[in-house]
Amino acid sequence: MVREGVKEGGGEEEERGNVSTTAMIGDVLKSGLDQAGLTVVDLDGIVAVPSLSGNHFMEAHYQATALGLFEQKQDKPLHCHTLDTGGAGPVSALLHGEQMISSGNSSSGMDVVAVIAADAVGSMTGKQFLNKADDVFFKLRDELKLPKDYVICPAIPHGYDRITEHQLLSSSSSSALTRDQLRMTVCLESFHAGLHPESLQSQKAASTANSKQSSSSSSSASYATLSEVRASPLVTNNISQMECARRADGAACLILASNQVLQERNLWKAGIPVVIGGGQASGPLYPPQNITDYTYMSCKQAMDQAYASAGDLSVNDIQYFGLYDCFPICLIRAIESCGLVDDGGGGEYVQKQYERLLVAIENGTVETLLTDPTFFPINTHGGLLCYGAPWEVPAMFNIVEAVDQLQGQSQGRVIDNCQRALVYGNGGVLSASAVAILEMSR
Ligand code: MLC
Repeated sequence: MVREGVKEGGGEEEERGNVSTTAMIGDVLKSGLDQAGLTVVDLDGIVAVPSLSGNHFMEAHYQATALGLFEQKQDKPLHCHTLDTGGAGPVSALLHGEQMISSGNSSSGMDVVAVIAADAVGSMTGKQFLNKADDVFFKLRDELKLPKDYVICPAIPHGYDRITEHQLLSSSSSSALTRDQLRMTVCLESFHAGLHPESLQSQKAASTANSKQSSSSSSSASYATLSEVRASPLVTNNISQMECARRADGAACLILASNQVLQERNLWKAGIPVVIGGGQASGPLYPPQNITDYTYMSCKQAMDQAYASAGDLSVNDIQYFGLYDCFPICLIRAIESCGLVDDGGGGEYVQKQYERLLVAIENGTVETLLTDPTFFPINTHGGLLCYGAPWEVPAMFNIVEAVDQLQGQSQGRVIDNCQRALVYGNGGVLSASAVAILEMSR
């Protein structure tokens, strides 16, 4: 498994939007196969998710053709599948790839499947990005002959704002979600992202330090303070710029292999993560103007299914959580849905974790806090808010970080003795949820 990582993009206005996702996929596919000790010839299947910047018909077929994979595979068929569940795509694709392998049988079955995703929304101008990102929601509004203000630009943040506002107004007084608790999700994720050298946040901090000719090392993590998040310009009534998925270019690839191929090729070793359960569920593409009866339960449904299919596991069996966080409300609801706290307790949980962090910083005991498995075992790479969000790719980073945690390779951010990880992807405006549970092979 490999993470190509994220880049902010940029360049002159007129050059923007021309970054090739095919080149990015070519790179990550090659590194992924190399890392697994396999080659293109071994591939039986490709599962891809669509990209916003590239916009190709039949993404998996497009990329396989553009990369010349069919020519390299003379004697074995290559199955190409494209899945579109929005940001849930990588987790849906992981579950689908696992099914492709487990439903295959002996010589005619599939043994090696690559899940691929790339996007270059960081290289688009804000206008190019919003034109494309908003389009489907405007079409839906017009199709349904709804009033103009059913969808306003930027459509996605406004959609999440409706859910945020509903939750802010409807939570019970004893554990009412507060505006600051939403902001604290950014502070916590930003703290984790500060420990990951490839996060967009760390890259930006390093380039600022370089441009100031700073000689200080990056060993002490920088993070966004609550006052900085409070001061961030508002995008909608309840969401500021720092509380939006951070646009980025990026790609990643997962290589899935059957037990048979791992054993035959002598690639099997203790310490390979195995998919032991999964769940998926759906909801409407865009929320109504006035949410009265909250129907966005797909995350909880997918989590419950995943725990049940993994052999009736519960939250206590999981050490690491890769939870989708395109906006703080998405993360709060995921924290509640995976069972880390009861429904309605997400804000309070985040606040307690944030207060623990402040105390540790004050007392100089951050190192000790980081070894405590109960300290925010979520998105140790920084999530969409701080690591970076290349449209439908980011749940790949949740999976890659989970694999790094399971294999003890997440230097500086290690969750001790991590045996099981849960990964969650969310698509649209809480419209699709996919959850997978990974376990270390023994
Ligand atoms: C942006 N900035 C951030 C940030 N987001 N800084 C810290 N943390 C964040 N999370 C910074 C940028 O680096 C830039 O800095 C400045 O803010 C302006 O950002 P921009 O994107 O260039 O600005 P603009 O073009 O005005 O657009 C603002 C925006 C847009 C909020 C409308 O960024 C946006 O729509 N973001 C949300 C992206 C989104 O919806 N993704 C999909 C999520 S839903 P500087 O220094 O360069 O000025 C999902 C599910 C699914 O994930 O299915 O896809």
